[in-house]
Amino acid sequence: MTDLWWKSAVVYQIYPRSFADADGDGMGDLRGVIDHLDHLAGLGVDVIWLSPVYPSPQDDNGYDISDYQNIDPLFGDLAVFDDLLKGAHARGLKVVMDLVVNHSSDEHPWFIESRSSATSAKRDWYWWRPARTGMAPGTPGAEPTNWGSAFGGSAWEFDEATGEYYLHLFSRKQPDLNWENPAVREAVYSMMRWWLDRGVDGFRMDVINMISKAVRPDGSLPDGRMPTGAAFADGSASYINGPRIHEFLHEMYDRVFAGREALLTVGEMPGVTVDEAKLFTDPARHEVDMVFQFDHVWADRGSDPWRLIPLRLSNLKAILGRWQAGLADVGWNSLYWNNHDQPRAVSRYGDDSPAHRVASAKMLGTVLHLHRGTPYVYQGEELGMTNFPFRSIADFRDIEALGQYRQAIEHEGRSPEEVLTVLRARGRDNARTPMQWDASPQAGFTTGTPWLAVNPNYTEINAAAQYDDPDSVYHYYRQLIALRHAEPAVVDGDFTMLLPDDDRLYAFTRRLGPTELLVIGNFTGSTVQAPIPDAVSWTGAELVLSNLPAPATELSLAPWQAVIYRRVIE
Ligand code: TEU
Repeated sequence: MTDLWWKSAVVYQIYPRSFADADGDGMGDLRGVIDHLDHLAGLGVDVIWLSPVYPSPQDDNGYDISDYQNIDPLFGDLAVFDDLLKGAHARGLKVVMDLVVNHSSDEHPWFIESRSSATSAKRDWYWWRPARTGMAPGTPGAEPTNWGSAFGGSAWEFDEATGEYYLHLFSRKQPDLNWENPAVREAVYSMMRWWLDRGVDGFRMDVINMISKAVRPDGSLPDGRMPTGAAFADGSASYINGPRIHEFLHEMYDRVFAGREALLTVGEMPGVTVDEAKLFTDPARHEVDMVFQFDHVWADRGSDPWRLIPLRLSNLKAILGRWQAGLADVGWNSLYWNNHDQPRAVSRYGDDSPAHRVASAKMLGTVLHLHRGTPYVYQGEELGMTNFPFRSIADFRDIEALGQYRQAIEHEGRSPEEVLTVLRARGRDNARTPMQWDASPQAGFTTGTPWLAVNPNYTEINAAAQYDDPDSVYHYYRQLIALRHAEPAVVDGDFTMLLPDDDRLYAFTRRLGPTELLVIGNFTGSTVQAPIPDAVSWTGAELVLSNLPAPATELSLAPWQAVIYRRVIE
């Protein structure tokens, strides 16, 4: 029988380097996680997803792994990891690992061997290709394709020793593994089984829809389309949802997951479409339980990467509504506003000013958690943590921000100020500032010097203050999570979007048998009377939860108010 326990679960993402530092070196660690397990148990979440803690040169904060079966000394060791598993399981929390197997680190022994000579036994474990025909290897434009990497520059790195290039869709310290090679796949599957045997409960799979590349029969890869003004082309048509992706994920299921109970598998899939996601998450196909799609976090982004597009609520609703409808009968959604790659939702889609921060953080949580799917909470989201006031590029540590800044200014003629404006709003370091535990120096994150500056608003926004305040974002998230566990309509109810063209209110109903929920979120700083079609029929319905005092007149929502009503239809 297929076990769909994760439909009623809530997942909490921990970015270990920024969560809690137990040994005072300025970097979060696994002991720090153990010390704060009660924060998570108190919140009521069911699953912890740990961002990578494996040995790594930390070029991309651990998403560049040099040993898949160990723990980086920065974070602890396997014994501490086992303690964490034990502590989590004792509290009924499952632990999901980050699986980063589109690429490894260039310091992984597999790559070291692969690059050692053109005839190495592991040469074919990565994507080695000669220079473009007729061009001198290593000269500008001689790269095998015109693709850019996600972090700026070409996606190909020239290797002097063997005169060939290797592919890296991300940093040059993250060479892409060649999934065409069955030996690579076997090595990955055996590593995954090793973690499951150790007691972990599943995997979040990094850019897993990029593992199949559209390689031509002669072994070459096609050029991508060149956007105007760009230094490099977009090669994604050749690696997003590539020709063998379903075959690979199904094979992984067979080799790793089949016969094991109560796991969670979620594939991170930039650029995935609803139709593809339906295939990936159809339980009968045995691929993954759910995927992370990106459409709703790209809603404030246009074709020019260095321009901010203000959010249109009707557009956000169209996107999420499409995902709700598309996976209504087959498949399952994951639901998120935040993760370690996204700016803080309260600053992005809410209002982080003192007047509205708390209300808008709760409103965003309400709207998200009441969708059909499995919600993810990213550390600090449950406190309403905000974006960081970056002054200059010197304040950033993220390889993506630094790489894209350099490329935009040096090769694309952008001004530092226009690039900084966008990085301040969207940069990944917004999510990566240390967790704000209390009002003591460095927010109680570390007794040392934190690797990335603490947000100066920690004296006001911190966990300790919120535990004692029944009106805090933390306690509100507890209620949202408890509601999912208690009310089957939140888990299984069908979803109907209301007011699709309204740019102020996000409104929908959920219906399961006789139970119907009405959810409305006010995305503005003004009071709005909700023009719900049959508003009068909701008179007398039970107000299950609201972030502000109950509306005085029926369905008149205060600034950033959210309401959840319930009625039972006889
Ligand atoms: O991110 C995948 C990804 O597509 C990112 O490029 C993301 O969209 C972008 O950074 C948003 O600004 C995953 C990980 O979550 C990310 O942290 C890693 O850097 C990346 O893969 C490479 O492993």
